[in-house]
Amino acid sequence: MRQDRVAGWSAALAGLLTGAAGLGVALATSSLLGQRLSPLSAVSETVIELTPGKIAHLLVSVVGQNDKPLLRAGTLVGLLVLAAVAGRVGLRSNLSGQGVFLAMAVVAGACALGRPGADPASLLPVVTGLVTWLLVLPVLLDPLRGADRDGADEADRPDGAAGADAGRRTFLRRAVLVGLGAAAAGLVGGMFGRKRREVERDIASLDLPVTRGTVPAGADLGLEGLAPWRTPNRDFYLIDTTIGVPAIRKEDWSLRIHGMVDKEIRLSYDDLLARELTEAWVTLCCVSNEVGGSLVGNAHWSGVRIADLLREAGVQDGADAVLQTSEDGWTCGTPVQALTDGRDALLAIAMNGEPLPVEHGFPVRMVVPGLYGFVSATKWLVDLEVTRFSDVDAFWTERGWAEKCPIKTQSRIDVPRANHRVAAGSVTVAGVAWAQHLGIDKVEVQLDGKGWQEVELARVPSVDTWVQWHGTVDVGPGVHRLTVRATDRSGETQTSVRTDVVPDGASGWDSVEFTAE
Ligand SMILES: Nc1nc2c(c(=O)[nH]1)N[C@H]1C(S)=C(S)[C@@H](COP(=O)(O)O)O[C@H]1N2
Ligand SMILES: [Mo]
Repeated sequence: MRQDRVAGWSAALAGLLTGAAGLGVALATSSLLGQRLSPLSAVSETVIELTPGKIAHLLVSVVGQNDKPLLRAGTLVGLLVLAAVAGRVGLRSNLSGQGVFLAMAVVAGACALGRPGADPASLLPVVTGLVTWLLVLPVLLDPLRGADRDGADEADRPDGAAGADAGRRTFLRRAVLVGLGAAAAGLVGGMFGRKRREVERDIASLDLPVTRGTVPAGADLGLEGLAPWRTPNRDFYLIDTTIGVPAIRKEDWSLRIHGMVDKEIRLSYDDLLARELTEAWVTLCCVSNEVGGSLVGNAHWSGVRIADLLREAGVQDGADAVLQTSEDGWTCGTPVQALTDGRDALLAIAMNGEPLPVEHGFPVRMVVPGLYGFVSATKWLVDLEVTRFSDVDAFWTERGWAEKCPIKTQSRIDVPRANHRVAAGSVTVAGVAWAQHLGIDKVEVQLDGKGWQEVELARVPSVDTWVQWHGTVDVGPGVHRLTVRATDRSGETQTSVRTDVVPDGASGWDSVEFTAE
């Protein structure tokens, strides 16, 4: 009985090690081929794609920006558990264990082939991984079954206790070897991102004719605890659906503008650089930003005006949308009107004076003042199709989010921080407010639910950025609640009604509790 249990656990371990070895080989293969996705990442990305929008949002609201590491870890654990099951099943016959591995490989292969940009080579890592699985499993399981032992004297007594011991020793020896092999392959697989490193080198050596932009005098109050007016690239929020961030060399990049146009246009990176560059301060915001949240940032962007390109292409009558596609197959639709009405809608190549960081869309992304990122700010942009909203569906629209989505006027309290302690008396309050492409008219704060008091606004260069605000409130000792609301230049004051971020962004007032002593 005990023997059986030991054999069962050993078989599970055999399956786990086999799983790890195949995974390592698959990772190494995709790394050596310079592919964007390993089979494991392809499975993770497929999970993202298949998850209904509501559930995705719920999960993200629970785990925040840890969603992707958690998904990766979850996929890995899932694979290893299945591998252990394959080992257990395989104890009876190698073939049944191998069958489980074969099924896993079929699923991984389907995911790999289903990803945007997949080609037959995307299957190679799955194949090398599967071959490893099929070959290694018997090597580990046979000794456990007493079918394959080294050492002639023990082989003479196949069903004696000494024989079982010898089998276990053989198993352990082989298990250690397979474990080491898996680790070695995994290390090679760690080179996954070789291409990414090449792109990073390219970026470092790029010398773009762009400026960092000077923060206008009076725009940044420099108050401690208040978000800086310019968000540094390394602090800029990151939101996207990709697991394998596209690493695109600038020589390999091109953009196709097609669809309902008089003349198709194809642009290389150098073509883009040869055109007139426009620079603008624009505040981006994610539709998933909760009231008081930090999925918002302001940068100085450099790029080419999309309106000029659309004029050259000649937008045909009846077209009302521009569908964007990224290298990794993400899509979004933007009204033609927002791209041609004179605002600084850009094909951006630089952010705060530096080439776009890979995570923020290198080599080219879109930036459109006034619209949430999911309907305008495509990173790793490779395709623009002039079309009709009625003819297409974009990634998030298919998942229950709005089709057109202007950014809602919002304000946020940065100082004091929620639940912080301050000295009673005159207390500094400060934060940011934004109503991209409308502009903020005034910001008011309210203490402990009493009257509203207007606070001072910092200066801004245009209506397309957030604005810092600050003021003072007088408080006695005790717990207090501060609330903020903004009024934009259309005369609209933020509603107090809190709505969920789905389908078109959160509304409501930000509010913090703090203690004065
Ligand atoms: N290719 C691609 N572009 C994308 C996305 C994406 O998932 N894939 N997400 C969009 C969303 S929802 C937002 S809010 C912005 C965020 O841009 P950032 O990550 O540079 O801050 O990118 C947009 N562009
Ligand atoms: Mo977003």
